[in-house]
Amino acid sequence: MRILVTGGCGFIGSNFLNLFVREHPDDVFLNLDALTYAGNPQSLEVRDLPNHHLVRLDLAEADEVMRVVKDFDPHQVAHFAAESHVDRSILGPSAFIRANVQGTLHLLEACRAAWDGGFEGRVFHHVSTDEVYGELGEQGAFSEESPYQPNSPYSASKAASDHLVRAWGKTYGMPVKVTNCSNNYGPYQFPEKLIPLMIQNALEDKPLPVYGKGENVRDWLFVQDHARAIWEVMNRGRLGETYLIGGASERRNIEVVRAIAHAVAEETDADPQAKLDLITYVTDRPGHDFRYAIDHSKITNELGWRPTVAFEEGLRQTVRWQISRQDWVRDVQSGSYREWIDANYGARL
Ligand code: NAD
Ligand code: TDX
Repeated sequence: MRILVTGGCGFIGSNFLNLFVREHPDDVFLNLDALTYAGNPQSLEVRDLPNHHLVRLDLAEADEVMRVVKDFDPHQVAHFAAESHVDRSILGPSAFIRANVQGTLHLLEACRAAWDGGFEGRVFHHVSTDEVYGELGEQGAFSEESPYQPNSPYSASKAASDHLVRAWGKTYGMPVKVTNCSNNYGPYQFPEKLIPLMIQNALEDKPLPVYGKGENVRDWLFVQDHARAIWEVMNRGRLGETYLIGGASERRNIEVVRAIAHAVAEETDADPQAKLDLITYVTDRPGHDFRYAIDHSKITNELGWRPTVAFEEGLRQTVRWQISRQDWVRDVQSGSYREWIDANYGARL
């Protein structure tokens, strides 16, 4: 099979490829990635395997997307590429509309042209977020029937892309599937997101900036569990359907940060109280969604998927990974990996 993966040099896309390029040596994976600040080919352990090919390409460039997709003629598309950080979307929303909305439009149009009505055996899988459903109070969980109520420029752009995918399914009969997932964590996550940022700051004895009172709740899922859920839906899920994916691991942010402080102290033989003392409460994020939670019974009942990595276990694994891969973190932090990318893949952006 020919499998097109967009955003395969980002956090979740690279974890997806690191699993499935190795597990499916007879499938060919074409990884289209703009290599923005968030895209790092060094996250790809499978980069040099013969069934993986990376092409630097911005999905906002319609003509190039059309050319490359038609040429590859994929059986399956796993669409990860997006601008993904809520705080950046508040500071500069335009990039999110460009990548997430225009990018998705161009990819849909390129697949529609490449497949030319021959949709048998084809799948367009759109990877999305639970943030499109807005926020929850103390009770309840999102389900596939929850109304769309995005609150940030990021979630609004993801909601728009979800609607495009749905419409291309209904109007043109495209073989689409959508998954909306809760917060991921694990290896190769860019250290601007809560968990890798806090691990790094705790290691470096820098302040741990908790927004507001730290009472906001997120439902955490280990990234490889997410990757396997996507694979299951892409291969066995029903066409035209949406599946929600979650970790059944709700935690308040302050609980997560305290757990990181303890884990980092244990792993580095440091004083836990000294790490906890780094916690600093800072100004809240504007429009900060209070709580997300997922009812994942549809994917569990239909496809048998469920999260396999408990949060404390996954967090410990992630802390250990980050300690062992300070080379990766420091390259990302200093930006030196950008020079390596431009030398190897051309300075296109
Ligand atoms: P990321 O920011 O780590 O990676 C995004 C990747 O997309 C990067 O490699 C980047 O270079 C690429 N990209 C960005 N704009 C592009 C463009 N215009 N053309 C081509 N490539 C482009 O993101 P992530 O955390 O890996 O998220 C991947 C997908 O999963 C996103 O669609 C996101 O909305 C969704 N998602 C993420 C989470 C999470 O917790 N991280 C949870 C649910 C859903
Ligand atoms: O420094 C911080 N301090 C803090 O308290 C940061 C970076 C975050 N936070 C809080 C904000 C959130 O309540 O931690 C929580 C998690 O923040 P992020 O890691 O920025 O994730 P979130 O905003 O929840 O969005 C993430 O999950 C859903 C991903 O970035 C999205 O791409 C995904 O769709």
